[in-house]
Amino acid sequence: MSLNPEDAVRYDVRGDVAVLTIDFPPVNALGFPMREGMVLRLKQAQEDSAVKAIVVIGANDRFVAGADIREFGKPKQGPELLQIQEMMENSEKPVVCAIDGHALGGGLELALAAPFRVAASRAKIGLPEVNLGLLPGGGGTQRTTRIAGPEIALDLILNGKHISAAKGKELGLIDEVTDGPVLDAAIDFARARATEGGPFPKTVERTDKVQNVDPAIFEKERKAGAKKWQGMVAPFKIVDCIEAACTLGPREGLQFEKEAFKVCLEAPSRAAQVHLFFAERQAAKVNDLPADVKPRPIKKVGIIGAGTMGGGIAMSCVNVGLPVVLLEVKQEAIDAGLSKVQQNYDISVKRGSRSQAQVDKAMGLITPTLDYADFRDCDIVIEAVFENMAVKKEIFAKLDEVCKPGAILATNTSALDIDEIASATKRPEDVIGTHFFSPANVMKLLENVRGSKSSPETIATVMAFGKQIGKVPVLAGNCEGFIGNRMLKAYGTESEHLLEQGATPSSIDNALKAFGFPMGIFLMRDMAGLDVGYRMRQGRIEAGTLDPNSPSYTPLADRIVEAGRLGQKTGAGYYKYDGRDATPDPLVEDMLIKIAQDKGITRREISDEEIVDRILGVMVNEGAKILEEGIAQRASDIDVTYAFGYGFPKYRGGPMFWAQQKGLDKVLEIVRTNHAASGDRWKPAKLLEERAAAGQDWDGKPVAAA
Ligand code: T1G
Repeated sequence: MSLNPEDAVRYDVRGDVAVLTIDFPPVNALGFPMREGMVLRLKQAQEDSAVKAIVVIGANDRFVAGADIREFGKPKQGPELLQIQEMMENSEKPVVCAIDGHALGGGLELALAAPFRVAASRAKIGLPEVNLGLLPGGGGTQRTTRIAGPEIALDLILNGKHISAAKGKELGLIDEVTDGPVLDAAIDFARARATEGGPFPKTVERTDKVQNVDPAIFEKERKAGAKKWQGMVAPFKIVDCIEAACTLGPREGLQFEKEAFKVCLEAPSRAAQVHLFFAERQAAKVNDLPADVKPRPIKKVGIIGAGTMGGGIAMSCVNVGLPVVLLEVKQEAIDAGLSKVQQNYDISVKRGSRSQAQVDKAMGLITPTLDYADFRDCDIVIEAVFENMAVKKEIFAKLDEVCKPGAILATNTSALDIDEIASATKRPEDVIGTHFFSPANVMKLLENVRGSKSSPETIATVMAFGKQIGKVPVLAGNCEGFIGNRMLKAYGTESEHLLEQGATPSSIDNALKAFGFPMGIFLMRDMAGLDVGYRMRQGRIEAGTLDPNSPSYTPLADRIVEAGRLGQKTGAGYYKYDGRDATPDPLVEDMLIKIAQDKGITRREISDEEIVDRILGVMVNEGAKILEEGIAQRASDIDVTYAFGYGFPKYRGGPMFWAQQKGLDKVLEIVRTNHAASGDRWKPAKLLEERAAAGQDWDGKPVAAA
């Protein structure tokens, strides 16, 4: 889509006020045609003798969503943002930015360089660059600090959050907020400023908020961030830039920021986080849906099971104003479920992330029931009970009787066969998996799982429903473990083999933590409790689908449970616990030595690098098989699944992106080496072999020569 500058920014005159309308779909980003258009139109307004003031506004009720992210990493074209900002800052005619919709990143920086900003009350502003591994490189760190002070700037820019226009006014970032049409308000405002005459304020020269600033606030921020920003560049640079705004002159501060921005732009974390930005948006699109398929509207939700998952799913719905009918089999169970939800909300009120009024409104949207008939007017019903096929089929048979035609019948199962569950109904086309992640009111990922009979409308509806409740929806095919848990199983199995060969729970967990995972697999298992996994394995052994005597079977987990160690809740599992503090337990090491002896394995030193390469290698190989089988639509969906559902470090972009950055040929080498050493579970995926051999990325595009 190339637009010429004249169309990217239109020029009109209302009386004696020039109106520059930015019209650069989809979100009026600062792409080069738009930047060229701004220079052209600002010059035109300066030279237009009929013009006394200038208003800059965005078309389609949107201001500007920032730099054009598609241009990152590409050769620069057209004028820089700085040039436009200087034209507005030095204009003898007052420039007013009229903000509606979003003014984000470079979009807010553009507006902050103008002397004045008028916003619609529904507008949102923010500097979310940190989510892209970047910092506000268009003067945002300097001007925000000089206008609102360093503490506010630190909070706003390090969290990348969007704030309301009213909050923006309170902080001094917005001059006027209007409930009426923002263009009219901005024109009136501009005309009044023109009448008053200049000089007009230059935000970058404000000093009142940056004098005698205690440098300790920056040290405190760096200290607090040391752990959580591990592997990242941008957050540290942001603190440096805000400190620079308090210690350097305006121009030196802008130069300091420019250099810091360059460092972020070149850091691998930027490419990874920009990859995830677009991957998240791609994941919402379903390739094989007919273009005319429309999602069914979801206005009322039913949920079966008020346990941890059911309660969390209910909160996700009522948080966006969707009424919920929450069913349990017994009154005590529904009471317990509701009080757990209330407790969670009380914590958020204490933390100040929600007001009591918001909580009362949300709780008021939950209708508890013991009667399936209360689901009769629900648009979707989500089953969230424990993993037992017979119980789930019984539930779906009942839903088939009571739910209205066209209602979506969804299951939150994390592993069971969607088609078998659907077979309990006469409407399998309306049945689908909606796999939430615990805690469901917090975790962003929603893994929707299509059954072989799920209709296009049913799929389109749950993908839209995911966005509606603020989740990141991904579509998976129906296989054991779908996308996420299937790869997690490979990751778990490889971790267990690493233990037998010489690693320890802490060496593996520490290597994964150093790689960027918030927590290693064995700490995670101890937190979740080891008994559920044990019961599932025993069930499969009894069913004959798991052979405990096969060499690939790793018995440590069973030995630990059989020793009465169920994890944190019993004070011992893979680790021993003092409260929540985990320490390595020599007893577990002894178990490993015994198991290795019984298997004739000579245990050896295993490096962190080998641990990470093998765990990531086996995940990526499984990911490639998932792609081959069409269980995932695209490699980036797997990255979104792991980044938003399994704590994969976002600054690494996800397992498939990690593999691409490392080189698929190198990953194939890891897979082949382990295939030779460990046999079938490392059998190279055909897709990985093909892509590596052809020098292509996962999508079959040639990989740019390093
Ligand atoms: N550049 C290019 N494309 C963008 C874009 C951007 N900044 N923002 C969105 N898109 C595309 C997106 O990929 C999608 O495309 C379509 O627009 C609709 O987006 C110097 C360096 C504005 C809140 O981080 O947060 O400024 O999939 O599905 O839900 O300091 O988009 O249709 O082909 O998200 O209505 C900082 C990013 C940039 C804001 C709208 N800005 N955007 O949400 O629509 S860095 C951001 C958003 C920067 C400067 C630095 C959201 C939105 P497609 P969407 P939405």
